[in-house]
Amino acid sequence: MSSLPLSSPAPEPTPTATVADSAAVPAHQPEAGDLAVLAARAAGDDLLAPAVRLDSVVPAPERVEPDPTASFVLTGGTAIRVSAHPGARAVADHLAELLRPATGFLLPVADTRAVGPTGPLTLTLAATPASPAPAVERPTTDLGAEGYRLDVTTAEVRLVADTPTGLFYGVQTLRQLLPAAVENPTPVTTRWSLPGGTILDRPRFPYRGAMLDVARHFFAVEDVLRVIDHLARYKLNHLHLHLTDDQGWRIAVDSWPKLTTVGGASEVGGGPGGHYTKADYRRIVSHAAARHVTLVPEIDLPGHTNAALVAYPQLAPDKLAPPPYTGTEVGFSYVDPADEQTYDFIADVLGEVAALTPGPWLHIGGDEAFKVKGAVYTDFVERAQRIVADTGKTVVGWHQLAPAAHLDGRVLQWWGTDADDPTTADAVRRGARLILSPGNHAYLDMKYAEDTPIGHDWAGLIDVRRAYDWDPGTHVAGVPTAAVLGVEAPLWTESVTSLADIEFMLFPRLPAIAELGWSPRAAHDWAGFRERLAGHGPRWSTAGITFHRSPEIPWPATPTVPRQHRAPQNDPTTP
Ligand code: TNX
Repeated sequence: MSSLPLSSPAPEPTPTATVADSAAVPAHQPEAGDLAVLAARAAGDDLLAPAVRLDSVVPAPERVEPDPTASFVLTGGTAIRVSAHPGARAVADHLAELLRPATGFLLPVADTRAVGPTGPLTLTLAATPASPAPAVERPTTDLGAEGYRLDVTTAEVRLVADTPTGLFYGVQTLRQLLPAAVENPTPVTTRWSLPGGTILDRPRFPYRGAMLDVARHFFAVEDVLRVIDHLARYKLNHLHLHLTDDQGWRIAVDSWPKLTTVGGASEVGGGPGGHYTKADYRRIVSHAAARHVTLVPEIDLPGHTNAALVAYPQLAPDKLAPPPYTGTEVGFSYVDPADEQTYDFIADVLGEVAALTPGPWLHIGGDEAFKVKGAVYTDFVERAQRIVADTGKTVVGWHQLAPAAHLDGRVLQWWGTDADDPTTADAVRRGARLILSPGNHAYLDMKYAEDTPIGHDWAGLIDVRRAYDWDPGTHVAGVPTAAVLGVEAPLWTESVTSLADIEFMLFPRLPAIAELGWSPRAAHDWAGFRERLAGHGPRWSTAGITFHRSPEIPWPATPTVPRQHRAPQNDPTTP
């Protein structure tokens, strides 16, 4: 991580509450604020340094300039001011909702036009022409669609961005800079200090994602919403949902209703399966939107379609319904590429899914269609790509799509394990962009080690270092960084059956992949990453998030929150 001087000078601090004087300032919820101050005083000087360092954020920001002489302390008197813009306001409300449970503070949110003192915690949309007042300058660097600048002084916290998304990512950083106790669901008395200094931050790649396979095992809407929250913490902005496979069809399609009533009633191992109604899917979409996450729905074609064939045998090459499939083999099923009904089916399904999905992407799979070969396969893909274009969406598919003709905007998701892949490099030369999901680095369904309880090992064992130590920008031979849209960590769920299993496979590897997608390459540093990541263990424990206590990470031995001030909470969890 670089420590560059930041040329835009900080404006004069406005007078506001600090640890020294906050007990004297009328607080919105004086008892909590007073307690924090008293606790800090009682704990002595060694607790007065902020618990978290400014340079400990994951993913590592583009620039960090710590000011060890400054720190800001959140108190019961802290108020949040935000530019008068609905998107920015939603981010400020989100910040308040994140901080209220553990702090017990009221944290009122008001827009910058409101009368009264400004700040001390201000979220400013720099690009809002109508945004008046606050003495915050436009950042000297272009923050882009997702960047932000955070200034923490003893007097105030100022977050500036050009977009609500940038403010949202600044809020995620702010959250990580507070003590781990901020993750507690009920009030904790501690000193809520933030380390002083400036962070200037924006992502390396525009596409940063994870995939959840809800077809092999079905997961409830609530589980998906929680996964979205996990993505947002680490500034990941896409959730790819693998909605259909041999073992189950998970998304309601009104024009082909048996896809879910019949095709959705199975899963790996013989469980009941399940599916999302359109209302369920809309809930997922809106939760994702509130966390600046774009949904990427996948309808896997022409293979991985046994569940569809059980429901509609007319789509099968032999027109016979196969039995429901609950095993874990791949590559045996396919929709009939020689039958026009197949293309009507695809147009209906993709049309309905596109209509439900606000984001620009529609993923058509394309992997492991072992029985649809050569020109039959490429002709099929080219028709499917055009059907996607007709819905107004941009086509994404696994890199098996590569030999098919280029279609404007198309994106290939590379999941190979041999980075010398001339067919994919050729598709990129013809205009395709690439999402990097190398099976031997980014596949979250691979085991961490021989003895971890769930997962596969066909692409090798993936410990945290292996997940971290590669470069999406240069990974595939002949593919220039400029053609790389970003990175995605897929979680296939043949062996993953619960939310705890999902979290165990995500943490701590998801933050590693997130850092590859967000942080500048110059910040890449395994030794530094494992130190920064270590501080997240107590956060996950406090939030009740299951994770793998990988021996590669120097997890802190003692809780960062003083015991006597801690509310009861979960033990660190490992299945
Ligand atoms: C390969 S990766 C698959 C999936 C499996 C996965 C298991 C890809 C595009 N296809 O069908 O679930 O391996 O690791």
